[in-house]
Amino acid sequence: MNFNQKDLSQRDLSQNYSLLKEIDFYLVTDSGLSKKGTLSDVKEAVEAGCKIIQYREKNKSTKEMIDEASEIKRICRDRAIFLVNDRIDVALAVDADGVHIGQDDMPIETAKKLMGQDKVIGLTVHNVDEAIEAEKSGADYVGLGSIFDTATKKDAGKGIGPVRIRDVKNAIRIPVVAIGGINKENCRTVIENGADSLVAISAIVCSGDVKKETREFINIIREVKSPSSP
Ligand code: 3NM
Repeated sequence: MNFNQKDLSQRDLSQNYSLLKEIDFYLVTDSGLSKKGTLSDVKEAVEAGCKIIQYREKNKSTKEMIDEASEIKRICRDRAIFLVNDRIDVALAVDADGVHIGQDDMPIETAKKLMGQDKVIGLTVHNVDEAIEAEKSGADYVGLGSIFDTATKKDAGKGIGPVRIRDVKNAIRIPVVAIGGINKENCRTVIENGADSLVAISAIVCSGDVKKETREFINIIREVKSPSSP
C-alpha cells in the first residue's frame, strides 16, 4: 500500500499496521530543546516528508497543550499520523490519530477502549519480554529504547545497543521504532539491525534546520532499507 492521502483519510485498524510499516523517520517533539519551537519543528519535518509526529510535552498546561495539539493536527492533516505522548485526554480533545504510552501508564486495553479501536497505540518497551506483552495487548507498534545513551530523557537508562533490536524484531510482528541517542552517524546501524523506523529528538530539534536534517535522516534510512544496485 502506498502511503498517500487516500490511505490516511480512509484508514481503519487493518491499515494502521501497513501505514506504520512504511514509516521511516519518526519525529518526537521537545519544546525544551527546540531552537525554533514545536510548531515550526513539526511543520518543517512534515514538509520534509516525515510521516509520523508524536507531540511530547512535559511543561505546558492542559489548555496550552490542547491549543498546540490542534495546530499540530492541522499541520499533519492527511500528510502524517499524529500521536500524543501519554496524554490521552489531550489526544481525545483534538481527535488525534492515537497515543504513545509508557510501561507505567494506562494498560493498552484501557487506552484502546478510551481512544477507540481505530486509533494507533504505541508502547515503549525495553526488552523482548515487554515487546511480546505489548503485541499481545494490542499495541500497534513498540518504541524500543534507549538504543544508545541519551541526555534527552533523564530516566532512559544505559543504551542497550543496536544489536538488541534484532532480538525484539524477531520476537514480534508489529513494527519496531528505535529511540534514544540516535543521530545521523549511528542511524544506519539501527536500521541494519532491523528497526522499521527511528526517532531522533536532539539530533533534529537542536539542529536549527529541522527540514534539512529530517530529509537527510529519511534519505539514509531509505538507502539502508532498499539499497540501489551498484
Ligand atoms: N524515550 P534523543 S529515550 C523520549 O528510551 C525518549 O524510551 C526514550 O532523545 C526511551 O533522540 C528518549 O535526543 C529521548 O536521544 C530520545
